[in-house]
Amino acid sequence: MTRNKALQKWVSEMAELCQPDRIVWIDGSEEQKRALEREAMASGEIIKLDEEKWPGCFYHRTATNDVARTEHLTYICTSKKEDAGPTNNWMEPAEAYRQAGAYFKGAMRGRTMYVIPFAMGPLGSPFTKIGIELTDSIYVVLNMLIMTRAGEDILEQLGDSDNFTRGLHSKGDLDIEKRLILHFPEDNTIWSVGSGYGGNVLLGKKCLSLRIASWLGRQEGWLAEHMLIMGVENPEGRIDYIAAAFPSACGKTNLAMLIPPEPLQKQGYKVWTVGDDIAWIRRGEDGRLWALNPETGFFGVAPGTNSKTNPNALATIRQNTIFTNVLLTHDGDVWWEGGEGEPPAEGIAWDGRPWKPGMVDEGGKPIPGAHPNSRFTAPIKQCPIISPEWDNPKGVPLTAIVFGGRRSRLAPLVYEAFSWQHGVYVGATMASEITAAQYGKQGQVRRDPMAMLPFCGYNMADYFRHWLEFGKTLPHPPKIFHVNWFRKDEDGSFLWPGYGDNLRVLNWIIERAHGGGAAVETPIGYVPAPGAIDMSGLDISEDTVKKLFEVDARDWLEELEDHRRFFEQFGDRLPPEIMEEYHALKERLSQGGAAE
Ligand code: OXD
Ligand code: MN
Repeated sequence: MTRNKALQKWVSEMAELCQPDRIVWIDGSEEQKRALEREAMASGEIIKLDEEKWPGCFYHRTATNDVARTEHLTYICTSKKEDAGPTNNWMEPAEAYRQAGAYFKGAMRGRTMYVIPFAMGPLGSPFTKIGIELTDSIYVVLNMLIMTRAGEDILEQLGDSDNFTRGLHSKGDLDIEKRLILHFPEDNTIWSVGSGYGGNVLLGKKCLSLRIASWLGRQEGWLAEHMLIMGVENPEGRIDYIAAAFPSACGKTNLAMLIPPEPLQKQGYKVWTVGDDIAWIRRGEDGRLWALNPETGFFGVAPGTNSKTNPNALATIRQNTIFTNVLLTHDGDVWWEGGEGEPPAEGIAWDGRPWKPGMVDEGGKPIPGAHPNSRFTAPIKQCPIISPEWDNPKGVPLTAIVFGGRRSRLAPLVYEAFSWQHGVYVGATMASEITAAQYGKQGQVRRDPMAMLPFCGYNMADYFRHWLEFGKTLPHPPKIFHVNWFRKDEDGSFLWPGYGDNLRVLNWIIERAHGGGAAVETPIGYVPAPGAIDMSGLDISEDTVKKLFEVDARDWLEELEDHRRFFEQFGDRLPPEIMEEYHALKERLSQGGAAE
């Protein structure tokens, strides 16, 4: 399959370690894919869904102890601990290879090792990175065929080069005690063992495109970010592209596939999806920022996806989709909480147990049919509003960068940073409240800089520095904004309708980026002036609008204490500009008259 000596040598070394019965190279052909589907159906690894309702779709159930990314078992293995930084788990590389090596040893006996050559990004693009994933899971192969460009062409492109990410994955025996997700950025290598869950095992995604790529990006002068990319077309036909970072459970996929509210649709606004999870960002020859989505599919959360929250996602997943850990019915249908229509009368829950609507546990809590983190894997091309530019090797030019979080108090609907440096501070202090779908105390605020806390492949202090330095190379850095769709009233109801209406906010952002849009200066940044956001057709009181944009200096000063505590962990490594921004913000807030 290849004459690449470095690749041949590595594959045979890994086969020596894992002892598979056979090795199969993934060529990207339809015939091979069909054969693998048949094999996985025969073994029960995947179940074919009803062909009428779900053409080309399959169901897969993971082990019940293996339903989400296991951050506590995810490591950055650099020679020096400081290079991983205080927010990452660290293991010394030799020790990491030794520990995981023991789990990999003989792990593929009786199994096939699949060799998946894949590219993140279109072939021939300066953005693109090539990886090879070795895996003993057909589910992984089938997902990688959706999420990445995989097959023979990639080997051709790679030629004799040894410049590829080496990814080794084995399900092992799915024992959480023998699970490790290891990144060796100095070796451009990823080892993942003991899991079958997407985020841990689709090595092109979080492992390569964020953790390893963020490391490469720092060395090579670009950014690998946990951001969606979307285009907004105005009535004149101008398309502005926005990259936006949100922590999990903030509706990233929904925003990326937004449907304009009726009055804006009538005016002629349209939205184009470029990506929903990852953006690689480079400075173009024209000095602008260009962003590319390196993936070719969506690995989205199913629960909550319905024709009101995200009709485009629903249309995307109608065919050729793999559903993982949702509810399965006996007649080959699937369902999830917050999905379409009534739940089926009965089915098999994500954990393999019989399920009926209304079932409760000993504590009286409803038992869900689908796991809260159940997923769909669907080809990006099936999205009805996929941007014609989505696979342009140049990427798309960015008009603005947006950071966001889920905050029931404090953060206004939208504000604009004063400068790139201030924008980096805004990103570095991003935070979100923990929701029911995540581990931790509900409502508690977790700091998640640039939504990269679990995905930054090196010391986050150096990552902030890289952002600051990167901005200095841009003749006209794009404006940076912060949004919060989730602010609540005293009685706990949301102040903003969200979903399609978020476009009204994006339009103000775009106007500002083009030098228009009325704004009022506050200590934290610019907020829209009264009337600057088009609220036509929205039933929203003036009082609510006021509350949406309120900046309470007292609350912010309290918040600043938490910023300071968060930054303290980085010690001397924190770039001085960050504390400069902190002090300037504190000063502005204090002058606002709130400080005693
Ligand atoms: C994801 C995540 O799966 O951010 O995209 O966890
Ligand atoms: Mn993500």
